[in-house]
Amino acid sequence: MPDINSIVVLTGAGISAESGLRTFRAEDGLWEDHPVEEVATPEGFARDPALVQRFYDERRAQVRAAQPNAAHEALGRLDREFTGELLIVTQNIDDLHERGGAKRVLHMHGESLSAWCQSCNARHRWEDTLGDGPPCPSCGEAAMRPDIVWFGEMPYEMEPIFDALSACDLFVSIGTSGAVYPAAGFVQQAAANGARTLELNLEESLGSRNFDESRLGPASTLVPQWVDEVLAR
Ligand code: BJW
Repeated sequence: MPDINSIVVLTGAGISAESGLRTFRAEDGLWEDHPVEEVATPEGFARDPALVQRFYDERRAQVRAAQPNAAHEALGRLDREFTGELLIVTQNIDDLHERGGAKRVLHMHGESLSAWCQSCNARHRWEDTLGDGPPCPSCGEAAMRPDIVWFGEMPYEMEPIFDALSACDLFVSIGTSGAVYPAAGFVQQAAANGARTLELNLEESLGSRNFDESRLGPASTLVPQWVDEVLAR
């Protein structure tokens, strides 16, 4: 088997499901109660800011109450013990990778515990509610919104992510449905540059056919097994 020197891991809502955080597109998912165009678009926020702030205030509280599970902890161990290049790109806005011990993490869709001032562009760590828009600690304007990438907005950190995808020899996707771009296209990008591609997901995803290998099951089982395999090489 060829050596592994550089790994990119992409994670989605499925890795945090066993920590009690709801995914988006399941039958009991977040979009069932909150239509996506209402809470995850800039137009929805402009239409009804109080509704959107309430949605993210509740999610922020849920994130703070959740604990990392065995899958987050296994990636934390990978980060500590894998001596090659590693980048964990998460679509998740929770901080469970960091609390599971991972350091090499990029949040491409923003972070629940961060607020962004639309007036002065400052970002602040934010653990409490945003409610009806408190003043920005930097400029004093009441223009703070959740620091979240909504549909139609540019995800964060695309340059380092594309650089890592073009240099990795293994791309692993964990707990994501493959419904949202640009993340859904990362597998093809990595494969085009010669990487092996592996999917770990509860069930077949929209992108399964693009992977060299798909393993089906809960992340809390599959991820520790895969990390053991990598570290045993
Ligand atoms: C388990 C498990 C267990 C369950 N163990 N697994 C037409 C074609 C192509 C693209 C577009 C198009 N029209 C518009 C676009 C672009 C658009 C897009 O993709 N739209 C699609 C709907 C088609 N994308 C954008 O607008 C993005 N920006 C953009 O493209 O900018 C332009 C650009 C140009 C060039 C380069 C780069 C950019 C922005 C997307 C923003 C997404 N934001 C959200 C909400 C914010 C975060 C939040 O509120 O939390 O991000 S949407 C939502 O979906 C959230 C997620 O991060 C994202 C992905 O969802 P995820 O994680 O995959 O969750 P689910 O629920 O879908 O799946 C969970 C999976 O886990 C399932 O498969 C389960 O089986 C599995 N699972 N339990 C393992 N225990």
